[in-house]
Amino acid sequence: MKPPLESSPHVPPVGPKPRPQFGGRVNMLGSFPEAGLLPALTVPEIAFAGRSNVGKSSLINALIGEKIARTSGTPGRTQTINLFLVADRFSIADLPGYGFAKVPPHMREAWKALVEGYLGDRANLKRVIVLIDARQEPQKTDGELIWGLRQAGLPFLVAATKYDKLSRAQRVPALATLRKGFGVKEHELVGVSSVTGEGLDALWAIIAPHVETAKK
Ligand SMILES: Nc1nc2c(ncn2[C@@H]2O[C@H](COP(=O)(O)OP(=O)(O)OP(=O)(O)O)[C@@H](O)[C@H]2O)c(=O)[nH]1
Ligand SMILES: [Mg+2]
Repeated sequence: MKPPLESSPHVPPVGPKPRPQFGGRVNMLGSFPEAGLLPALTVPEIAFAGRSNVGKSSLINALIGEKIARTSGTPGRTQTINLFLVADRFSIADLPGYGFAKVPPHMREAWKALVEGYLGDRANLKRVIVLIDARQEPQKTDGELIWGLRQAGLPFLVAATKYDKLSRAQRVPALATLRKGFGVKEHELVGVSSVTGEGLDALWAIIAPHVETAKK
């Protein structure tokens, strides 16, 4: 007689697939001050964009499971596009942050040229993760980025960052405010924390289909 299913050691666990960790399998391809200098890659690419200090580099590190992107408490630290190749399978672009206070006009223009140049000319760009601080009211610059992505037909996902800083009671209303402010649907927004890891599985579930079908 066959043993009951639940006692079989060969029954695979049910539930979502665990999020892979890529520590030790990430190469930094470089730090690029102009979009035209980026290497052409054949693997799918995921970009992380958002205001300065919103947590782009921290989220990349938390998602990948290794400190590959430099983080900082000083807004505007990343002013170039930092490109990473993960497990020879997909690439990640850490875009420079925008919107920090007292930025001279020439720097704002340089940011615009760099990011617009990047978004307009990246053949394998599969999705742009737009990071927004979960604690803030919707801001015009973020709205403009989302609008631009929609216009360009680039798939995006809004990640509401620093979710750990909100109480349970604050979370649902905060996400609703962002959804309403940016006109995004429920499946286009996810709350994330690089500190507690909340939301990272949900974020990975959206990225995974782009990268898992990619040839090794
Ligand atoms: N509590 C909390 N702090 C976070 C989280 N993510 C980032 N931080 C903090 O926010 C600050 C900025 O994080 P970064 O990841 O450097 O932000 P960035 O968007 O890459 O910033 P720029 O490169 O300047 O555009 C750092 O002090 C981080 O420790 C988070 O999920 N929770
Ligand atoms: Mg950064």
